[in-house]
Amino acid sequence: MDSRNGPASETPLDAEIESFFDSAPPLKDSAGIIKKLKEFIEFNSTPPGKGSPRRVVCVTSGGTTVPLEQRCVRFIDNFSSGNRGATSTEYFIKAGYAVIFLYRRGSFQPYCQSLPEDLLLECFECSDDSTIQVHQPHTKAVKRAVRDHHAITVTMSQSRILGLLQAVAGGQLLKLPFTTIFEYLQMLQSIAMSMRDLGSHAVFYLAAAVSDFYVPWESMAEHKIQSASGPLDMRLVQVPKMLLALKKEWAPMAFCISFKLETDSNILLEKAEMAREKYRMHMVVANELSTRREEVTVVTGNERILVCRDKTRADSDVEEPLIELIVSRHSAYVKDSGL
Ligand code: 9Z3
Repeated sequence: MDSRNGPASETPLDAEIESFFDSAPPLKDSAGIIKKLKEFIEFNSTPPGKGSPRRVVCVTSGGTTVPLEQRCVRFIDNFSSGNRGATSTEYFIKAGYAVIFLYRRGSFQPYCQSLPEDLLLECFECSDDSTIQVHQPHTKAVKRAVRDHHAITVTMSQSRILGLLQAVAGGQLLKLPFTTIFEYLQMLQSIAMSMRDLGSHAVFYLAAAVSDFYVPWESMAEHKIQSASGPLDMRLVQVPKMLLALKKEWAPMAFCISFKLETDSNILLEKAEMAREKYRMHMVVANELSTRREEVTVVTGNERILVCRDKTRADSDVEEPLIELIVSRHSAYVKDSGL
């Protein structure tokens, strides 16, 4: 167990996983991240007023990078815009969950997806020296972003009144960014161990696209690799599968949903079923790259449930019915576990 990432685990981690964490570059501000997590979880376990404890979901989103040099100039990236994670976060918040949003820097953000990328230049105009106006086509999206952000801010200020939270802690949404596979897995471990005591009230919704191969830190070139040395011959090793550690050791009572992405629809469901069994996930969401915004298939122990976007509505998405299904299955799980 890596002491940088929290309290010592009672059961030893698998040697491969332990060696991954031991050789990873230390996570920047690990203590600060653990503090934020603790405060966020405490706050949501005893929300202000007479509110009942919120269920907490960790949503992972965006792709991890694999650095090729320690002073990184080049890296291998994983495909994911972060749209799935950001949209799902909004529906989880709407359903009353507190969300720990573990996202790739620069990927899509909750409540900001319909806003253009270059927000300041495209959304606003100066009508005279003192007034800034929102361009007509973007008014709806800006209003929605401001309104939803405000809803979260109000929760935060209530918490301040009750003295439950420091200024750094969030209300219903805590955002934590990552870039590399090292940061992602270290942070996922810290999050999982912080959520451990939530028992069945904890959910993991693992939509991030996680690298399968990486260059171990100790065998990585320190400086920029020189092209004058001829063709590049580099050995990537397999990233240890952390899902089992998550299920068995980090947060054993949590409700876990992972994703399976394929480009060949013929193997998709079979691979999703295999992943569900191997990593003991409660659900695996199977999606094919080109149709991922239209439909997904949720694989559970004995079902394959097709979830589709409502095609009669132009602004519909597949995440709305997907999160609805997950929330209902999670509720049944909480009830069954009796906690
Ligand atoms: C997914 O399958 C996500 O649904 C997408 C979402 C990345 C396709 P976007 O971010 O796309 O909205 O653009 N995520 C998991 C992908 C992944 O790496 N899965 C691993 C696998 O398939 C298991 S952890 O082996």
